[in-house]
Amino acid sequence: MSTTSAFSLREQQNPLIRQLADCIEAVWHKFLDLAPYNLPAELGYVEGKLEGERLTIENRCYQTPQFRKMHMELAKVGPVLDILHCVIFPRPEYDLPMFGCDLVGGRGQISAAIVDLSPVNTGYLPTSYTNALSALPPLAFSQPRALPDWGDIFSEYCTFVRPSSPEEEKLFVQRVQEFLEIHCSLANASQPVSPEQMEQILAGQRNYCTKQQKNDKTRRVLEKAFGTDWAEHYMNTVLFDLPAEVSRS
Ligand code: 18B
Repeated sequence: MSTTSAFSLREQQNPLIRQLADCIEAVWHKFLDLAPYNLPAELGYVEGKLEGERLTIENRCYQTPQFRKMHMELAKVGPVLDILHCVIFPRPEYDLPMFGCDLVGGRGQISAAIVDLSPVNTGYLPTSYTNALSALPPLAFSQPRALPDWGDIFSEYCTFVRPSSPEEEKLFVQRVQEFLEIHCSLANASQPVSPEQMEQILAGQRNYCTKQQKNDKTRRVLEKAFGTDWAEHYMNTVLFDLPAEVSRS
């Protein structure tokens, strides 16, 4: 494994992944006042070997007053697998959903494209979110995908598809942009909740992370390249870290 601060993987990624990474960052910069969020130095840029291919991971992280951690990760396994992973963890003082997005592709074709704003407060999205999301035009993709068992964390607005044409790829990127614009606007306007609500929100965020950690497909890629212990550590501390206990005053 090696460590550097370069962020050069983007140029080598599947074009849709590159486009989506640019789009996500553009929305973040347009709507939010971003401060750096430092990952442990050894986890910012990581290289391993998977079945003879080099696995490269690059992370980028920010924070804002409402968002504890905004994480975008690009990963590449030689020429066979390209991944964009993005999660925004709100600070539990705010009643805000989890933004999550994953794009997985190999050899030119994206096989999985998922985006959601997932509820954490007793299973319901805030009304401001349901109002905004239900006003978006419904999209029909020709190859929708079924969620795995742990996918009960996602909202009814979750889009999970295999995009099957350039038009569908464009629609997916647009949908991610719309979700992010709604999310950033509503987050900027949100006010802290009561301590009781914060406990519920924390429990919801923990449930979200626990379920995401059950994704065997993610775990398997990391285990094969870096070993079981490293994969467990990475999933717990970088991909889906649980928010620290908040001390009550
Ligand atoms: N994920 N994904 O992020 N995953 O991280 N991902 C796959 O075509 C990685 C998230 C999600 O059908 C696949 O089936 C790796 C977030 C769902 O059982 C691979 C990393 C969300 C599935 C990877 C990564 C999310 C899925 C198989 C770290 C949602 C389908 C591709 C960089 C918000 C699971 C395929 C199933 C699939 C790998 C969802 C290889 C290594 C944030 C639902």
